[in-house]
Amino acid sequence: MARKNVLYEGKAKIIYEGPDPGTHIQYFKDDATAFNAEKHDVISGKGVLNNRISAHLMSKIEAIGIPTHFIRSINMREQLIRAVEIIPIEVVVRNIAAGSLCKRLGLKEGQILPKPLIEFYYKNDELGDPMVGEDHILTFDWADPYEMEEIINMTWRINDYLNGLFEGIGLRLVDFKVEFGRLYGEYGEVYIILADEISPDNCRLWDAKTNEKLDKDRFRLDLGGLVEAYQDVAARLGLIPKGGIMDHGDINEQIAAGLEQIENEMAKEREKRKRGLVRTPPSKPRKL
Ligand code: ADP
Ligand code: AIR
Ligand code: ASP
Repeated sequence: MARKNVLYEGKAKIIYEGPDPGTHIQYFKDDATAFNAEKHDVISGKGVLNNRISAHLMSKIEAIGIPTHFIRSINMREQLIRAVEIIPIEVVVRNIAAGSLCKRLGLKEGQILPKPLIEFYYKNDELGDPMVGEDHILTFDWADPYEMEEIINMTWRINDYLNGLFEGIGLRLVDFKVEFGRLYGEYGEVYIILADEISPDNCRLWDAKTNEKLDKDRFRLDLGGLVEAYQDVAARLGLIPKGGIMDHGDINEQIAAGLEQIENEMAKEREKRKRGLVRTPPSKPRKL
């Protein structure tokens, strides 16, 4: 395969030039970082699991009518995405108190918030992604009021949808972070779409019965068992076999290689539907 052009290498992913104009390839690394990369490790299997989980959740979110950057899975670590101009804001939704909210306001971890909370952080590693208000975003023109309205509406819908989805598999969605980007249309019009990833790297997920942490807090808090936790999430979502994809600390290539097929089938179905090739079947079987 031809060598791909690296456009950007981040802490957990690499963005390559895509095969067609307007596309990128998103590669999921095994690197885990926390506290603005102060803490770093390489955890075998994490990239494969996040690629799989994010592809699935993005497809599901697209299916409820929220546009996303996900086009299709390429292989166990890569997905084809729409290239966007990233809006430099991390949008965080919290349903239950945890992490920096507890530190900042002295709340007890696990407290259910009176209502879900939305927060914004300015995406800037040098400054440690400081928390900002909507007025900062508008004043410094990181996004305009129309874009903010869309971002906030989409974020609430994503929260509602993901809460239900995770509840159905015995998980509590404590909080999560999303990023949005601008896609420029043929006539210069701008579309706001969901970008980056949705995975246990940027969601806090607790087991509904035991409150066991099944997300990146296992790494942040030195709890160990990160890959086992991510495999548990992927298995509950029906994305990997119950036995997992690891073999003595390494990825079982044979199992991992076939994982992307399902999402691509879903993507193909959606395309067909858009072109009117798949009709909803009649509610009653027709008499022949
Ligand atoms: P970081 O930049 O925080 O280290 P990552 O390692 O996850 O994060 O790198 C992925 C980068 O790619 C992020 O900066 C993210 O904003 C950016 N990105 C995500 N989706 C897209 C997209 N569709 N188009 C362009 N850039 C994207
Ligand atoms: N997050 C924020 N910046 C990077 C990430 N991954 C996510 C965390 C957590 C939520 O945003 O994974 O799910 C809130 O993080 P915190 O640290 O502000 O409590
Ligand atoms: N990913 C960010 C970092 O590396 C923040 C975090 O997830 O804690 O520092």
